[in-house]
Amino acid sequence: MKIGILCYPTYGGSGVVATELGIELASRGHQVHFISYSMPMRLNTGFSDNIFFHKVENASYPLFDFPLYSLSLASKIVEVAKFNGLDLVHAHYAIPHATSAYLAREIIKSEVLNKKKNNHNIKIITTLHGTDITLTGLEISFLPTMKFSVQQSDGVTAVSEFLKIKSQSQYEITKDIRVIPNFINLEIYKKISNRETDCLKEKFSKNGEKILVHTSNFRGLKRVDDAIRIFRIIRDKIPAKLLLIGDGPDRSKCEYLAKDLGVADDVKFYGEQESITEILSVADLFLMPSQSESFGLSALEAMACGVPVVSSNAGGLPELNLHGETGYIAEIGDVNKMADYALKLLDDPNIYKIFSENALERATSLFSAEKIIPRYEKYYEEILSK
Ligand code: GMT
Repeated sequence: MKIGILCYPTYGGSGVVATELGIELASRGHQVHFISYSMPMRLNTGFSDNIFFHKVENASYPLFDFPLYSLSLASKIVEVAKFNGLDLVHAHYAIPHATSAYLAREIIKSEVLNKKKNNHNIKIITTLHGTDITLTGLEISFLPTMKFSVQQSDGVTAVSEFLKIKSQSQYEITKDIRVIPNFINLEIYKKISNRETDCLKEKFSKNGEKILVHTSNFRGLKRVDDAIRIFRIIRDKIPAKLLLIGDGPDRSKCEYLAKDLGVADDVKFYGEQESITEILSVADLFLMPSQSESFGLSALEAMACGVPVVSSNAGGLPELNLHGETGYIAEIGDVNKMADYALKLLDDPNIYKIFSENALERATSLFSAEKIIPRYEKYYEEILSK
């Protein structure tokens, strides 16, 4: 198949999933064309016969106070589809990708541009990732366009049951939505033990302190401050360190909070990191106290490294993190409960070992790339045959 993938190239779950999906599809013999305003962060696989990147140039003109990216993207899709004979375009994150894809499909369909009868047609699949439905999609200036574009897609997938139900009930999206959960490459995400991890362990936990990790884009809905409050309760009871990976609007606030709570020496802010497998390999626990989370990809990354998760019950998290099996779940904002659960796990090596094994087993048996990529391929075939 020849597949165009539209995604955000920056850090963030939807871009990561889109990029890794493209890489996996290419390794299975599909021709994959990424279309975005810059090279997706994780597309650093070197030269590949099957992977192409097409940069969307933003035309500027004094009249345009705002970049007209959606239009430039639509035109680029038309060009890439025609020159490369794309079968389908897979839009990751509805805004604006599903809209640009819709526009491109209509342009290709029309005979105006082609001047002669045109048999080439593309199908559009849109994958809803979460905030495109639960947050940005609610913006009054996006809502009708987002709804329309999703409805007009030939196929729609969501990364969790929660997101499917939310999309259908909240927006009356009548389209059938296929749930295809996020996946993990177990070759990359696995517990490793080498000189580097020994050094990290030595650095973070000189005196055998427990290592807690949180990774996110530090936006308000990640409740990173809750992670610090949870940590404070834990550290008052046992020696522990908290490693915070990522960056974003709430980072300064969190640095102040760590100082105010008197835990600044034990909370390390590491900013954005290319690879976190080494860090996860020395972690004892992963914290995800989010306000909203359609899936929770970074929790899955931790589970694949055998790290149990203490999370909130937001959105799709209970579909990933099984309470009392792979970790624990508490109400959003209940930092005391989350701290209690964390201590329960960290205090008991027997329970901890079982949870760690369960986490890895769940990541492997349900969310590995081997299990999930064929579901996308099957769905593509279904949509193409319609
Ligand atoms: O979590 C974010 O703010 C980033 C966002 C994105 O689109 O990049 O993540 C969403 O998509 C991820 C991949 O499908 C999911 O794992 C995240 O749960 C989801 N985030 C939210 O729903 C808040």
